[in-house]
Amino acid sequence: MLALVAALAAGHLVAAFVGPGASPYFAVGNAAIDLTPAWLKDFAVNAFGTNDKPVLLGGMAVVMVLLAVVAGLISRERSWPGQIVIAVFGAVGIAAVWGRPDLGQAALFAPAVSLVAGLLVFRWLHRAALTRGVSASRRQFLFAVVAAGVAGAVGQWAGSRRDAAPSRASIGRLVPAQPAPPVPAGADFAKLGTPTFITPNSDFYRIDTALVVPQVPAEDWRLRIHGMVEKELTFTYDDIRGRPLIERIVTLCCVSNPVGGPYISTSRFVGVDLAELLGEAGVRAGAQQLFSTSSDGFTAGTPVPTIMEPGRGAMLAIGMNGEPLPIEHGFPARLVVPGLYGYVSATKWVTDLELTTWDAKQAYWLQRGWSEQGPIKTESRIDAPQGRVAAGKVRLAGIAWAQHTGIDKVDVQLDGGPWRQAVLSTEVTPNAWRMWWAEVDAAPGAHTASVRATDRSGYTQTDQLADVVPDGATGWHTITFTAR
Ligand SMILES: Nc1nc2c(c(=O)[nH]1)N[C@H]1C(S)=C(S)[C@@H](COP(=O)(O)O)O[C@H]1N2
Ligand SMILES: [Mo]
Repeated sequence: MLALVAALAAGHLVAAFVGPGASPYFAVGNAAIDLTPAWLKDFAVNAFGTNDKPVLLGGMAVVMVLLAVVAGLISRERSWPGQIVIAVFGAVGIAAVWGRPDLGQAALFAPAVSLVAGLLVFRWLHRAALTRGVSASRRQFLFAVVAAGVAGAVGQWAGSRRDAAPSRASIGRLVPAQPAPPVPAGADFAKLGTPTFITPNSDFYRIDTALVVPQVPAEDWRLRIHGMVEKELTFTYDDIRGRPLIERIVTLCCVSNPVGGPYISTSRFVGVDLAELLGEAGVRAGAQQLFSTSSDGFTAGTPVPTIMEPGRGAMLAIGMNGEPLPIEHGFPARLVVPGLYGYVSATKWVTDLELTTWDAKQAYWLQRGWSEQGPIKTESRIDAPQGRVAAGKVRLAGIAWAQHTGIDKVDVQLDGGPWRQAVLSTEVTPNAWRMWWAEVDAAPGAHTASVRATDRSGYTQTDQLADVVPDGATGWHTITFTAR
């Protein structure tokens, strides 16, 4: 076990200099995420939500400790069984780093050092224990513990010094030339239990495939637009920042959001119009998808007609609520396309935009069984009441969304009774959610309440429950509460 810990710590230390994603533990975790079969991944997201990553890392630790204990037990006399186990671990680490699209060849140095350190420490401790006895070799054990601890801690410190925070801090506030309209007072019913209309950056939901948040300093960032274009273009951060910036209020939403779920948030995104940018490159006839790639290797395929549609409002965003994008939300730049789920449109840490066909390339989630097209489905959620309320007049409140189309009407139903219309908040833009509230009479006892939204196309939410896979959940959100 100690040899294993020393190996991981040595790799972690080297990774601080060749790319934090090359730290063998995290590289193997990332490879596990990318290789996990779709059914297991969907199960993990369902069961653990956004805690899926700590669960994965914890599970890996348990498996590794068990294997290390077994390796130790079968190496009581000779050291080669343990060395074979370490070699296999090492090979897995090297393969994991090899497969990362965001890491260069130098990154292989981290798992290689890990492998060598693991072998050396194991042989050294093994020999000490055999020749001098377990208690006499205590000093060697202690030394290995301290050395591994120091290597791991220094690696952690050195790695975090290379992060993008200083670059982000030097940017300052982003002032749009064309600001979004101010949010009117009636845009939310936060006092009744709905979210605030604009989500504070720190509360904005987060979905990443990467275990280690990509660190891309603005100075190093480039965005390349190529493929089926008249002329290839490359932009620096200053190129983008120096353009007249626009601001648009958009509600982003995840396809993995179950009915009633939390993966939806709204921000004032600052950036430039994506259709305009692509227009400068000259989109050639026949280009079907905009294949966007992140610095971490994540990819998304967005329908070109949607992006180029007049009035769609697709953006290359560099800011949220006046600040540069938070690092977790894609600093220095990401895509935002109103009306499309994030998995087909909202690439964070975006560095490459290729115009291509659907046949030529398959994006990350498409390869894993999710749908090619990802328009956001009209949905609604009840946020209040929660738990117990006083019997009598009870206020229900929540959110409804139909980005790009707009919400027309929200109805609520108590205990399967008649539908009654809810009061809607002031509409700010069809690209954002709307809040609603309604009053019902609740006698003492247990109740259920359901909600359904109707959008401006005339579509009313179906009661048919559909799972999130492959293109988004449907069904009415129903809650239970007790009045007394
Ligand atoms: N690079 C990268 N971009 C990504 C993702 C990702 O895992 N990696 N997740 C996508 C998904 S599924 C969603 S719903 C949105 C979430 O954006 P947020 O984390 O800023 O809320 O980002 C999209 N962009
Ligand atoms: Mo998502």
